[in-house]
Amino acid sequence: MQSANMNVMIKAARKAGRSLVKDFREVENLQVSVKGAGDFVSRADHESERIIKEELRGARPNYGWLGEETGAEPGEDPTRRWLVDPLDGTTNFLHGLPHWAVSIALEHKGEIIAAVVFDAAKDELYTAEKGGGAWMNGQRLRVSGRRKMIESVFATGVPFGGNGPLPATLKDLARLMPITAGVRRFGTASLDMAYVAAGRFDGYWERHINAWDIAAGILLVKEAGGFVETIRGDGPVVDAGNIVCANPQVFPELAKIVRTWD
Ligand code: LIP
Repeated sequence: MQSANMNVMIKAARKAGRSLVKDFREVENLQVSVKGAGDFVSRADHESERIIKEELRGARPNYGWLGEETGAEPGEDPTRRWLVDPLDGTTNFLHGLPHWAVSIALEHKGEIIAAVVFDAAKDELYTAEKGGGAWMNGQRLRVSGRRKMIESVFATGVPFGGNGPLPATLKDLARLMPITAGVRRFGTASLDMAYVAAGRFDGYWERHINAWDIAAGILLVKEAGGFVETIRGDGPVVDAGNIVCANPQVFPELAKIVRTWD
């Protein structure tokens, strides 16, 4: 049984996903014109947010809003807000790499209570509601059962274009690569977290990240049985700007390593 809010979120994500898939097919043809492709993707991103906003605010006009493209708008109900990334993995999308997603979360009194991440290119729909488990296309998700770091694969985001603290992430990588099965940088935080929930990745951390990128992923990982904290281990995660999550077995060691530099 899914809530009325979840139905609204899925409808919005699928509608935005359809629009993005259509635009994604065009992107390849635009690669020769760098500026053309950049402007086109920016329009696709804004159109996706317009579609999602119309659906969500149409159905729940009193909820607050935080979207990557249109920013924050308070709602009449101060206890609830949507957190939306209309196109997570913009660089992948721009380069014709089929690894990007729509991410929608609903927060109530500071806690994420419903989450949808839609990987439209692969038709994988990840959903979670507080207390109701995490799901992908109707299948229940569980975090992996791996216990050894040497068998675990982790995901992260590496700051690019001078937009974050690169040295600490490089130190993380230098410590983790020799003692794990590897670290991936796929470029879409919401999917990194959905993959932790699905047991594909054993954990994920990122030092410089926005609320709309991780809001839905937080609930997916928790509902799949994983641990989610800030890198410092204090306070709420969603607005903290950094995150570490993993299955309960490898979480302590991953967290210990990424906490060394703080
Ligand atoms: C991106 C992320 C990516 C992360 C970047 C960026 P965008 O989101 O999902 O994995 O490392 O910092 O925030 O900009 O494509 O929505």
